[in-house]
Amino acid sequence: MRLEAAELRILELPLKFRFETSFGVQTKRTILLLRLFGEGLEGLGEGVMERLPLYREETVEGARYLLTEVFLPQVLGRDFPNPEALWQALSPFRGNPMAKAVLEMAFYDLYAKGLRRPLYQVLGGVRQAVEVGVSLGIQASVEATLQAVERHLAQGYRRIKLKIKPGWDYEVLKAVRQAFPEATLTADANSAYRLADFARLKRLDELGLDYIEQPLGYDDLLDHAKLQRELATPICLDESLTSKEKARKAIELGAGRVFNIKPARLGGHTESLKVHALAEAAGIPLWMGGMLEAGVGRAHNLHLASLPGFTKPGDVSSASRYWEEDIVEEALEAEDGLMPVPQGPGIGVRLKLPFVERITLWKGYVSVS
Ligand code: OSB
Ligand code: MG
Repeated sequence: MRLEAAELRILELPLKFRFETSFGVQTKRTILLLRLFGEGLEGLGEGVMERLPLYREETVEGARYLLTEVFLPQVLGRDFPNPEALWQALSPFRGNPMAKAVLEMAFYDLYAKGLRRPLYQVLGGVRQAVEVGVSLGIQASVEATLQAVERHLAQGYRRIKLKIKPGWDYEVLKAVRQAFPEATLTADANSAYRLADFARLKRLDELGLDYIEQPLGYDDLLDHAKLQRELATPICLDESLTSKEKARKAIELGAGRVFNIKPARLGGHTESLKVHALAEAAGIPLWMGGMLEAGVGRAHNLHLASLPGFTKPGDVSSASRYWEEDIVEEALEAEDGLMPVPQGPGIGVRLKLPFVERITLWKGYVSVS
């Protein structure tokens, strides 16, 4: 596939709900959107980094710089036989997986469209629908949390994940566990604890959580391994898992018994497939994470979640939960806790260009120099 030109945009899309985590509050998304052109086709990629480095280090402005000044000039005008070759072209540049993923995932979409096949078939996916749960932010009260859990269980979501932080953990989880003894329940700390908080974390063992997500440092493996040896509840890594190398070390250390895959956090689908293979060999169950994606990122995640290693419900819930209006024509909606994988060529969704135009804050073109 010969890459000819690219259009990069920054969009702003208001969320329908206030999403509070241990690291802050989100009320809107600032979204990098890449349209990558080659051989008469268009591939789409969506950034998940935010304006501020509160989840990991990457930012929208940092990624805009790298894409326009470094990564796109590196690949435009060149012919790549497959996504692995494109990934190799980016490999001299260290880190910055989320910025690389915008390009790598747009290329995968383009590549699959070139083959006239849905992306999930090209990736090795085996399912046409993906089991999903919801990620519920920190609510104003325990009562409000119970209502939110009840509403989402009634909609058929197959797992409830509650955001926690020190002081908003045991009591709220215990109340939800008592009200919904059969629910598949998990907690996500987004790195809000230290090993010194051991006693507080150990109390969660009595609540029958399916796992606790990223309790310790955002780049840590060693302390997670120490904590996992003392906890009955499986630890699931999210933030710390940014590459195949990190995954290999996490497995060797025993830093977690479950992995959350977000292709954007891993640099794209190529690296995600490698982590998928490592996890499968090590017997580690996977699930598809979410970063409040709009339609392009959500579609990419659904395709990858169709692979066999994704055995736990993902964070890919209905687009209408998040947005009054999405950036794609197709409605990505769950029914009875199942999200259908779009079936068109590539990611199988088309941009709603007039709407995208209306919410565009900045737009730039890069072409072969
Ligand atoms: O830790 O999984 C996370 C959203 C933004 C940043 C980090 C995380 C999340 C979510 C939301 O949990 C999942 C979603 O609904 O997209
Ligand atoms: Mg998480």
